[in-house]
Amino acid sequence: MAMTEKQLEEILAKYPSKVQKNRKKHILVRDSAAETPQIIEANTRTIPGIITNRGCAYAGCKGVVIGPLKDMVHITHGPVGCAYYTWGTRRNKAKSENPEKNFINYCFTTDMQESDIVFGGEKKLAKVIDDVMAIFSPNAISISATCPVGLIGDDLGAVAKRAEEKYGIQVLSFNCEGYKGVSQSAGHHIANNGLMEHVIGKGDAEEAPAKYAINLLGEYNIGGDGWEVERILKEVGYHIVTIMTGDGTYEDLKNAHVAELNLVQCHRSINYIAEMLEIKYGTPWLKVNFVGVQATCDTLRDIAQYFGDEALIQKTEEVIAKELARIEAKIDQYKKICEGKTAFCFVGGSRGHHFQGLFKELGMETVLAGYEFAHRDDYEGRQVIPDIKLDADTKNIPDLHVEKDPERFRLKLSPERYEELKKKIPLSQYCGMNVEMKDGSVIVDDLNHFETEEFIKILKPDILASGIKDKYVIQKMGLPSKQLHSYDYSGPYAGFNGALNFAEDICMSFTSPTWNFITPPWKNEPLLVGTVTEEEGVA
Ligand code: CFM
Repeated sequence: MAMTEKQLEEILAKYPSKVQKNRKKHILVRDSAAETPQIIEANTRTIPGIITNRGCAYAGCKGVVIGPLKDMVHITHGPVGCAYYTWGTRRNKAKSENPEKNFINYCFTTDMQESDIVFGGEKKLAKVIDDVMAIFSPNAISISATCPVGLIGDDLGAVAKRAEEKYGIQVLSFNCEGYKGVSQSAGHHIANNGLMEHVIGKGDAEEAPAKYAINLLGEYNIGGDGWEVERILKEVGYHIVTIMTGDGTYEDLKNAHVAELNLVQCHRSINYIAEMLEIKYGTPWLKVNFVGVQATCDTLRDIAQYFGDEALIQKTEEVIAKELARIEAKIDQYKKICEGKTAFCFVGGSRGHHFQGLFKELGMETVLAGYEFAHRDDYEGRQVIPDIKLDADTKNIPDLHVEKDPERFRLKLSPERYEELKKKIPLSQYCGMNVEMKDGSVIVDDLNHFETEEFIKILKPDILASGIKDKYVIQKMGLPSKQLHSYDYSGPYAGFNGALNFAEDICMSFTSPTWNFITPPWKNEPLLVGTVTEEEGVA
C-alpha cells in the first residue's frame, strides 16, 4: 500500500506547528518523477521530548566501533548505567584462540559516584587502570568518556598518558561524551579518528602477508555475521588482514595498512577510516553488501573484478554456484509464506537500506524505511556530500587530516584502471536508500514513536524490522517485530547462511499463533480521545 501526500499531511497535522515544520523535512513520499532530486534532512537534532530511537555519541564510540576489539579492555569512565547498558546488548560476538586475551564478555567501569562528580574522577580512573593491568593485562586499553566526565572536566588524555608510561601499552582515550553530537554517529567519527591516529599503521608489517589481502570494514559480527562473511571470503581465497571491528583485534588493526583493498559493509560507521586509508596508504575501498543472497553474489563478483585475476573470478563463480545449490530450494519454501507481504525497515544507519534486498528476495515489499542517525548521503547517495550543510553539531567533531605516508603509500591500481573499474563496481561510492525504493513508499529520518504508530495504522505492514525501543509497542499492536540491531537472539543474517536464517525467522514470526491472542488497542472501544493545544512558548 502506498502513501499519499494527504495522508502524510494528516499525520503531521497532529503536531504543534513548529514540530510539524521540522518533521516535514525528515519525511519523504518517494517520487522518482520529482522535478528535482528529493532531499531529506538528516543528522540534525531530535526535537526535545520526542521519543526517538537514537543513541548517544558514547554509544557510537565505545558501544559500536571500539567495543568489539576483543583483546583490549574498554573502560567506561562514568556512572554504572552507561556501562551496564552497553554490556553485551549489541551481540557483537568474539572468540579467541587465546581465551585469556578475549575480554568481550566483561564490563569495565569507574562507576562514578557523587563524590567523584564533586571532587573529580581522575584518581579513580587511574586506579581502575591499575586493577585492569593487575588482573587482566590486556594488549591495550581504551577509556570512553560519558556525559558527566565532560561536564566536570576530567582530563582523560592525561590519565591515559601516565598509564602508558607506567605500563608500556597503549591507552587510548576518547572524548565521546554522550552529548558530543546529535546521535551515535558523532561517536563513530570520534572512534574512527582515534583508531586512525593512534592504532592503524603502528604495526611492523610492510607487505601483505598473502595474496588477495583485504580488510573488512564496518562489519561488527552481530549474531555472527562477520563469521559467515569470513567463511565465504576465505573459501574464495581472500586473506583477511583485519576486521573492523567485529571479532577484531587491536594487534591486527595495527597492520591494516598492508591490505590491497578495503571492503566497506557499514559505510555510515566507518567511511571516515576508509577514506583516510586511501589517502594515507593508497588502498581503495569498495562498497560491499553481504545482506541478501543477490547482494552477496554481486559483492563477491565485484571484489573478484577488482583483483581481475581469472582464476579468482572462476573460483568466485564456483563458490556462488555451490552456495546457491545448497540454499535456494530452502529459501523458496520460505518465500511461499512471505510472498506478497509488506515490511517497515527502520534501522540505525545502514541496515534500513541493506535489509530491503533480503525482504525483496522473499517476495516482500518495504513500504516504509529509514535510518535513526544516517546522513543525507546514506539516503541520497555519496555524491551529495559536497552539498551537505554543516551545522554547529557536525562541526563539533573535526575531520582528522591525514597525508600520504612517505614510506608506506602504495598505489594499488593505476589511475586508468581505477577509473575503468569505477564504472563497473562501487569503488569509493555508494548509492543511497532512496534510489532503490518504489514510488509511494515512505522514507523517514529519525522516526519517532508517535509516527511509528500512525504509519502502522495507515500502511498496515505485516512486519516491522526495528529495534528494542519500539519492539514491544509494535508487538502490542498485534504485529510481528524483528529486531535488526541485535537480531533478537538469532543470526547470523549476513551471507548465504544468514539469508536462510532470516527467512526462517521471519516465517516463524508470521506463522506464530501468538497474534491471534492479541487485540490491537484501536479495536478496544472506546478510544481515549485528546487534543493538543498550542500555547505561546511551547514546542
Ligand atoms: Fe553500522 Fe551497525 Fe548500522 Fe551502526 Fe548501530 Fe548496529 Fe545499526 Mo544498531 S554500525 S550503522 S551504530 S550497521 S548498533 S551493527 S544495528 S544502529 S544499522
